[in-house]
Amino acid sequence: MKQRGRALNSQLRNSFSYGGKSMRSHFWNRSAVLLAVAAMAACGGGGGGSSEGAGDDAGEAAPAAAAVDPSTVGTISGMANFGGMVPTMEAIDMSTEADCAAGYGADGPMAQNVLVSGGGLANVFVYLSEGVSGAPAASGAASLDQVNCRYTPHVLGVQSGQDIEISNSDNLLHNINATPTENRGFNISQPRAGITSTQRFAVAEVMVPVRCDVHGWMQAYIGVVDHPYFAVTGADGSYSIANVPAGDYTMTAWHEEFGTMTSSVTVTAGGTAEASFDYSGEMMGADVPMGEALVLEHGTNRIRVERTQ
Ligand SMILES: [Cu+2]
Repeated sequence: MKQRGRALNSQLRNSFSYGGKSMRSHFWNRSAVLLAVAAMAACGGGGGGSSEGAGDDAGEAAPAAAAVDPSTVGTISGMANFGGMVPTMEAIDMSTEADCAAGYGADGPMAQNVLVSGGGLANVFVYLSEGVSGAPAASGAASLDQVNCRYTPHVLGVQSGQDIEISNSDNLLHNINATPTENRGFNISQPRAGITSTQRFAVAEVMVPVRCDVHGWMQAYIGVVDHPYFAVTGADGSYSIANVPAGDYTMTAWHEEFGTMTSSVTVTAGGTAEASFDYSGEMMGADVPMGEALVLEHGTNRIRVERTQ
């Protein structure tokens, strides 16, 4: 899939021009932008539990989430803004699966690498990457469905240890092949509609690629963090994260074509802090980290999760 992803990237690069020159660019590096509001400290949360490894279908009950004291938390919201020309997405040939192809309009299915609407960029995974100390355990399960031979959602955020319910809405064979570097991977088959499998990732990892070996165009990404302070930008590029303990943080935004960038953000109790990220087509061809080693704060302990390959 990596190879296929590269090929697609290069097709996109080749088909994209801006001001008469190729937009392939290497200037992108991790940069910081934006913004802060006033401060007032107080940290909440506790626990931070994570159950064991990539699970089996049995699945254990998720631990109950700790109660949130509303007087100590605020909200982070913002936008993934996209400026300039939007790269043209490639058409996907789904002729081998007529039932899936029929689920799309006259234009047929298109690649989802760069989805821009109204100046907003969808499918950016945003999460607090520094400054979190303690967090409630995950509550409830996350969902990953297969609909018309496509993963829904395309980018998913979960908490370490959280159940991920993977289901098949297509009445045909898919397999779900997750290839993390820090976690235990899995490769399961779902031969018909109505099947659900529950999986988990034990430790934080941004991102875990997921693909279907039957349908080469099927690609999803799962961002795993060990706290609940993450979101994926919607179709309009916006996101919002509620119940964040007041404090100073670094937020990281990850996109499958544009790599990562970071922003400082200060959350105040009862307030709404903004952290937005600016993208453009010039950033195509960025180095996109996958399965990155993460440095995570757990109270006074600093834990480094090493890459294993
Ligand atoms: Cu498939």
